[in-house]
Amino acid sequence: MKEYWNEKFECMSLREMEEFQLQCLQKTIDRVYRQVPFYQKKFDEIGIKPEDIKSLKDLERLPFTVKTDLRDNYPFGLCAVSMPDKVVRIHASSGTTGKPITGPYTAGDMEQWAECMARTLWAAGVRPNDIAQNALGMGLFTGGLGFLQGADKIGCAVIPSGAGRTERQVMLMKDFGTTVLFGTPSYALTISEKAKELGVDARSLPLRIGVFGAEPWSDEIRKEIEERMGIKAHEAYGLTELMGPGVAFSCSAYNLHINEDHILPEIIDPNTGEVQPLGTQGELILTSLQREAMPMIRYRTKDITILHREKCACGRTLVTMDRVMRRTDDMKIVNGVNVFPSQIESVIMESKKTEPLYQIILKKKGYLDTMVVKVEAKDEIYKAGEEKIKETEKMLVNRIRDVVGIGAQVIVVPQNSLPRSEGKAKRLIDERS
Ligand code: DLL
Repeated sequence: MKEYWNEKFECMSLREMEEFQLQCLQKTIDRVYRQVPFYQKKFDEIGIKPEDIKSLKDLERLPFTVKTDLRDNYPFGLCAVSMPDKVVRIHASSGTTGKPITGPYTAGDMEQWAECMARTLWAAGVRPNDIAQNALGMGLFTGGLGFLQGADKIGCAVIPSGAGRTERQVMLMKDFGTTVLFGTPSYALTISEKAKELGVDARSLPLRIGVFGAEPWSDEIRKEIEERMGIKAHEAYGLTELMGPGVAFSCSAYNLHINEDHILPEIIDPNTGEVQPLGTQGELILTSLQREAMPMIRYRTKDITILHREKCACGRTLVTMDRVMRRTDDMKIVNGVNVFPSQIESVIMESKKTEPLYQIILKKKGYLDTMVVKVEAKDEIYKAGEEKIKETEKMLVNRIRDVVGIGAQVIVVPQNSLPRSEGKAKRLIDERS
């Protein structure tokens, strides 16, 4: 059986790749300039026309696109095709405030996504005779359906178990003879813990491969998962703005290769915006090269990493990136869901029963994250007694679930009980590491 899903692109020489990238870049820049007023205005402001992009280096002359640009053009202002005629799918993820980040796809984009995900799964060792249990969220989140696209393309049997109901996950793994597991790394650990609790030895199951992503994880966690489950734990990296999972994938040497015929990476110094050479740590900037519905030009991911172009033992020539361990903003990933303190703040600010004084505490319970929100009640609420306090807590839990999409424990505390800051307020305490 073939070693690579797409040898032509995965093992292309640098010269050929750069020629291909330049052609795609020129086409994409031309298209967004003509179709998306936002880009036209930005390019006009600095006096750049699409024909000025003559080399890959010229990309550096273009301005960055940031998350707030997506918010300001919510929901479809950055679409480069007519919406909805040409769009066949819309995904979304949390934005910095109440409104999500949208990810529209044309039929062509879906095909590209399936291709990038097939490369991801194939590199992890997934083959048509595998049974893949997809324990990623299967809704607006790009994870579950993105993995499904790739698995369908390869032609393995998929169990769309979705995230959650861990006991059932273990039962399915055992009864259906699952050989491949998709999920977040933290959920993989939870599943392994549950298996143990149920007296199921995960190592003796047919499971042989895991493909995980959507949140930071260390090499130590990877080894722990491999040890507990008796599998090879592989990785997918991606973000909603750039199609979702499928941006980068790990190979047999555990290097994260970027699908650079689809997405062009750069590294910048997050403070100055200056492009950095290979081997330097900085913020990852991504440009769509083939995306039709919503191409991103120089998107600031806020993810910190390093790019390398060294010979890889797997034979792929695609550029590699280090594991993302850190972001430049305050976004936290709680059980795979992106959470911004500003979202919690917006819930607290709209409540008439609380003061704008709160603290978010993230903890680990087993391998799962938990979020506790402590908030000071208005004096009259706290003094009204237990019932009023419980009612306020319940209301906030519901609103946080609506706005952020995850459950939190809310503790309403009396006035003046939370620490006051003497400089920058530390509203978020992450006790997970
Ligand atoms: O998390 C897409 C995805 C789904 C990737 C499933 C892999 C597997 P978003 O919800 O938009 O998209 O979140 C994107 O998650 O900017 C990173 O900060 C983080 N992230 C994603 N994959 C990894 C990873 C999906 N492998 C944000 N390692 C990104 C570390 C990751 N962080």
